[in-house]
Amino acid sequence: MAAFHQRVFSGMQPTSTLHLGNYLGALTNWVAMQETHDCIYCVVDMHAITQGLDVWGGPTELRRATREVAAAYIAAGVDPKRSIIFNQSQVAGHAELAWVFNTVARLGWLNRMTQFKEKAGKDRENASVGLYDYPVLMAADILLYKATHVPVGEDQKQHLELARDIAQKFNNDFGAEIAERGLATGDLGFFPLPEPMIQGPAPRVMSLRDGTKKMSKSDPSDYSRINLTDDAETIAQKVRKAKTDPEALPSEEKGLEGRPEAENLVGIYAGLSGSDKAAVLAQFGGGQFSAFKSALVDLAVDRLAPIAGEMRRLLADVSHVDAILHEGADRARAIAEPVMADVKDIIGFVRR
Ligand code: AQP
Repeated sequence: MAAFHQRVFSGMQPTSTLHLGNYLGALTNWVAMQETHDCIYCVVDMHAITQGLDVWGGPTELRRATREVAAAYIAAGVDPKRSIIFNQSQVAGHAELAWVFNTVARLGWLNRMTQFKEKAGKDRENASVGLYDYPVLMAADILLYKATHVPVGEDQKQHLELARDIAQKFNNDFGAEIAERGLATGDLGFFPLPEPMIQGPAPRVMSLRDGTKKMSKSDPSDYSRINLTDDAETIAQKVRKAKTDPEALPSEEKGLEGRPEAENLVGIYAGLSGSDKAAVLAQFGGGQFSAFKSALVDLAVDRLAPIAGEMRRLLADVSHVDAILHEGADRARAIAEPVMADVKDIIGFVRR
């Protein structure tokens, strides 16, 4: 029997403008993977609304951010002819499969998800059911296309493990039906067990204000992150104000231990320059933070300004971005619908 075809699926939430963490943790990897895989890159608008209205900002903001995130994918180098770019809500299979997976996933599995605990914070009782269920929808996103590889930042590793557990349980629970209908691919069963690919140039970029918290779109402080749309002056201000400690930069990596802010800035420099922390410290170790920060500003502006410029150009014609999303959704549906039809047969849903 044929093995699963290698397919990549990944997505980002249009909760606001993308930032350097999204770029170095995921997007640069997405661009590279186009060389070796069939890629599907989704703007996950259905995930965005799992957070409070104050985070996703309401309908006008959701439409704006959805188009902006799509433009960021393209500006960063995702080619809409080669890869599929679309927004999740245009393909009904995501919600349909998530419902089926809600009956496969166990409460105990979801109770272990650390991202829910972080995002719900102290006011857990008031978090939406959707936020709790987010990892199940994420499993559906991936498995609807039988994707085998998922390039994500380190923060998503636990969700990927849950997607593998769901795939495995579905394959086991319905093993007889899958075999009887000849729907197994390889030894695994109907669904592949998707592999996380955590190998971007900086898999975990931290907040510029607190080196122990990840850089995040929903952090209330804009000074905690560099947005892909920030202009040179804003980038310079944010880097200059980035929290550091009074020590000079060490010459070796072990000197960064216990210095999360310094480590983060060195990691960002390494990620943007395509080198590693040791090489950055060999160049800047022993010197003052101010000199290092100036070099970091120049590098960040160099790398990000062309992306911001291309995003502006794309967003000047929203209908062109919408056309890309429509065409991508048509291509995504063509893959998803036969998978969903098989799932319905496996479960026993009567269909036309
Ligand atoms: N700080 C980060 N470092 C490395 N990778 C990161 N990613 C996000 N933040 C970092 C990666 O970006 C992809 C898309 O993430 P998302 O938009 O779906 O949501 P998120 O992970 O929840 O990112 P944010 O910024 O924290 O969004 P909000 O605040 O809206 O929840 C993923 O591959 C993620 O790993």
